[in-house]
Amino acid sequence: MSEICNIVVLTGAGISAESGVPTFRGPDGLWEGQRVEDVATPEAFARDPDLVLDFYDQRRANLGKVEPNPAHHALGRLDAAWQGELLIVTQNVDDLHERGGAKRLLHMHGELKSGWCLACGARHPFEGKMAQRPPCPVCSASGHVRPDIVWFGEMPYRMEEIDAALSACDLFVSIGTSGAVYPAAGFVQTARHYGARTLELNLDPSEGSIFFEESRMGRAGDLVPAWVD
Ligand code: BV8
Repeated sequence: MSEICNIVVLTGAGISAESGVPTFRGPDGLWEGQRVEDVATPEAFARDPDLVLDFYDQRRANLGKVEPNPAHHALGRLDAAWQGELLIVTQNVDDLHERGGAKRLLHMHGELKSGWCLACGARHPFEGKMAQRPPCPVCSASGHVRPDIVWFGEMPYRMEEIDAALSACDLFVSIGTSGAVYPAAGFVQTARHYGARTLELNLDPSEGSIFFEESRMGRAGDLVPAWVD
């Protein structure tokens, strides 16, 4: 891969699978043992905040037990070396891209290691357990910090920035996503509309495979270094 100037990379849970982070739509269709409607919606949080906070506390705690895999490191190398525009848009809420060296990175669905205080609106780095109702580090109000995660029905972050990058890119690469969730699943069509080439790197055909000029099937840990290097 050499002459192309501007690149947008979209990643999903599949890029973290080889690090031991479970994907969402596995054979049983459950999210780490939970139904998505029970844990990833504002209604779920209003109905049973302890269940939701505990679900995210567990996933946050697991981050300490997993490491970036060769796919994350390959994107880190790309980020360091690429002279053209590059934006890595991840749907993932883990911190493995950062730990793999990515800098030009955007978490469109939020991050496990970030909190959002509903009393003062501040977003702030967060470690530990929200179920213990910690005080907000900004306004000190207790019991108002929620996961800084985009739930179903909530607007993904920095969509204007993403749309601008998609309209200006020469190459759109999708890695490890099922193409099941919008607006991310529609990015390939936007990129094509503006004339970009499109490449999918995935274990299985996704719901959006038909929109890609080229699809390579396999594990991200093999496909991404082969593409980058
Ligand atoms: C929005 C954070 C509008 C949570 C996530 C009714 C009401 C409101 C909205 C809707 C509605 N009906 C439909 C919608 C739209 C909805 C949507 O798309 N629903 C789907 C189910 C139809 N979208 C939304 O609600 C979005 N917001 O529309 O807002 C709006 C407008 C204005 C104002 C306000 C609102 C928000 C969606 C975000 C939800 N949050 N995550 C959390 O993480 O807990 S979504 C979650 O699933 C992930 O973040 C990810 O984005 C998404 C898809 O998952 P994937 O990453 O693709 O993972 P998956 O397991 O599915 O697939 C893994 C893939 O990897 C597979 O293909 C597999 O083959 C592959 N793989 C596995 N191993 C490997 C591999 N590949 C390579 N190597 C391997 N080793």
